[in-house]
Amino acid sequence: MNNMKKLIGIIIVSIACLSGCDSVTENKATKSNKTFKRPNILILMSDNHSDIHLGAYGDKVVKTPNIDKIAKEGIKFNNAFGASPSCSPARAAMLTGQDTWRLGDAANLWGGFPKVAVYTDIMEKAGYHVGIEGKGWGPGKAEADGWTRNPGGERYDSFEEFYNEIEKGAPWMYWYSSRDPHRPFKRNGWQKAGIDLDAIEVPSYLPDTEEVRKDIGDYYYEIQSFDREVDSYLSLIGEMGQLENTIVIITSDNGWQMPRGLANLYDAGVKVPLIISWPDHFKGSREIDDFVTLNDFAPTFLELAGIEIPASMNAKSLVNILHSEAEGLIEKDRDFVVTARERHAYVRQGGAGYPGRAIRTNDYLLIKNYTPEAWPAGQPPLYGDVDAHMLQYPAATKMYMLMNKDDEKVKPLFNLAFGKRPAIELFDLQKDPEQMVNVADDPAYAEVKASLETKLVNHLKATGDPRETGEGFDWDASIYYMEKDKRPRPSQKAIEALGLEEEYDYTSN
Ligand SMILES: [Ca+2]
Repeated sequence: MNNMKKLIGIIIVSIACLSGCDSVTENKATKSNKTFKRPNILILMSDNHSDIHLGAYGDKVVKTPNIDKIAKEGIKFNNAFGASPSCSPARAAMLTGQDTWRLGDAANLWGGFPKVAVYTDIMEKAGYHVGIEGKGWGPGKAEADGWTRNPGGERYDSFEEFYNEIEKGAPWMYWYSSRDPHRPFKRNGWQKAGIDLDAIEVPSYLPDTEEVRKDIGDYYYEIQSFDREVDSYLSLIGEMGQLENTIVIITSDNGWQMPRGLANLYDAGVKVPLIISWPDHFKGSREIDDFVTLNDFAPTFLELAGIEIPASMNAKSLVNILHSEAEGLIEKDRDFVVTARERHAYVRQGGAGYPGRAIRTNDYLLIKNYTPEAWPAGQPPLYGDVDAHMLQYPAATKMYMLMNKDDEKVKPLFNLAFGKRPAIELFDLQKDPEQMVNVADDPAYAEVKASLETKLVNHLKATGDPRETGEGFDWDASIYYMEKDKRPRPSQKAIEALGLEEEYDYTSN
């Protein structure tokens, strides 16, 4: 029955498009405004930035007044997630409105990008002027699959350059992806920014030392730079008289680049800020508890622009939440998300990744690791899925943990970040919000574990995940498009400090 409905839907869309896909259908965005103009959309995206590291999300040390102001005027999502703890797959899922496991090698970092529908192309065909500045989708090689440009849209050097090309009155969509707070961080940025190191809250999965505090302070410096970028874009579009009809979205692709963060399915790797503001149309000053992913952008944008959503997009529009005037959990079935990881960096023999899937609810996080025999952070001695940039620009926290791994305080944290992990991990988030203690083998949690695992597997099967359907897709055999001789190698400092042998093949293939 559902398939029949979908099929009829596709036929109706096809017929509607024959009579002009540019036409704007009535939708909820029209309800408060008879002279509905299709909204402009401005995405301001940071890179490798966890949600908790913003003033608006409770951080008392990092200063982000510009973002905090938009959070106050707009809608703040308390449970937003990137699809994957890795740049390219998280961004591919956002553009396609699909889970990463449906996207072939786009589930890997430095993979390709299948020729499937992306909201950017659809909106462009419907009359939107679409552009990117900064990373957009990537890193990877979309050309390998026949793309002639970044799947995020035409690339521009500045918003002004983009704006000058817009036909008068045409709606636009601009995606600025900042490089902050991606590593490398500006060394001693904390000092320049006047960060109070003593006031930093070091999470329990990292050693609380001066080196780590300085590293976090340097990360904060990068976030504060992003906050100033947000201000400059908003000032600019304000001066151009474009602010009123522009939906502003502030988010990131994945969590921070620290051990247990980037390339991990813990919150530190996938939980991101999400603020959406359109003051005249969406009731602001609201906090939303619905579990959402960046994948939901694609159907949301299409619905807001009055364009039919292609059947390929299995994410769900946020429009009901945006138009609601309530707070808390708006859509009762949005009480979990599923995230995924395949290969991040090329750091294991034969190109193996560390495949995993995770289900996150309000109370629990359950992770299924498909190859528990492999090294989750990459093979020793480099553990290259954590801070690959350490190789060139020694990253203080990882360096400290590697150099002090036998210290009794560091050892358990080192094992959590770099050691092998069991096939199932389960965390009780009410007791253990930082996901330190795996309770998967505790009999008290047997029922929860079984029920979450079933829910996860059923979800993956229903959405066509080759890891569960048995149809198979060999992510490990997919090409890693970063050229071998350009892959990061350890700096001399790292080689000396860690006692590495220079002839070691750091790229593992
Ligand atoms: Ca990223």
